[in-house]
Amino acid sequence: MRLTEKLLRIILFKRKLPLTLLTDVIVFYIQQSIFLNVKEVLKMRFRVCLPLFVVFLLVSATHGIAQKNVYKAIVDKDGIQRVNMVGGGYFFDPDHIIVKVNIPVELKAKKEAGITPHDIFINEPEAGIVFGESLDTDLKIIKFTPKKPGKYKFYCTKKLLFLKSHKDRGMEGVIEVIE
Ligand SMILES: [Cu+2]
Repeated sequence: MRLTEKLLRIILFKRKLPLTLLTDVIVFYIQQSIFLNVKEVLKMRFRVCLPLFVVFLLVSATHGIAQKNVYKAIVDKDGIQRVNMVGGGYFFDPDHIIVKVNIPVELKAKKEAGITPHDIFINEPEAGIVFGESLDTDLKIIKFTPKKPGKYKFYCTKKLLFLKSHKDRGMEGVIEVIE
């Protein structure tokens, strides 16, 4: 019984959605305190999860795209707009960068600690934004000058065997070029 419960928990806990994780934590504590059986835990999980999921959907819908971490670059005294970024499993932070057109950008990117390799890739020649760099735990400075206003997608190209690509797991973002 204990083992089945453990296995079930591993299966349930594997999901990556933060909300699911939150409900897992809540349910875990409830379970620890009053020793519910698996069936009741599943029921409870569903009961907690459903309203949270509805809220999540509503929030996502009103915000257009789910949970973007926006950073608007400021032009430094030397005329360069600098952006710090961290990439990891499976995100870029920030994942929505706003920069001004025709002003050089220095994107200072690094990778979170861990063995999983990550990179950052974008190919928008018309906008003057073309680069592909593997990320390291040391800062890497990527320089470009955006030439055309618009929204351009960047992402991580990594993919392990038959697993979903990092991009498909949410490791992508947008460079928004404004006037
Ligand atoms: Cu990656």
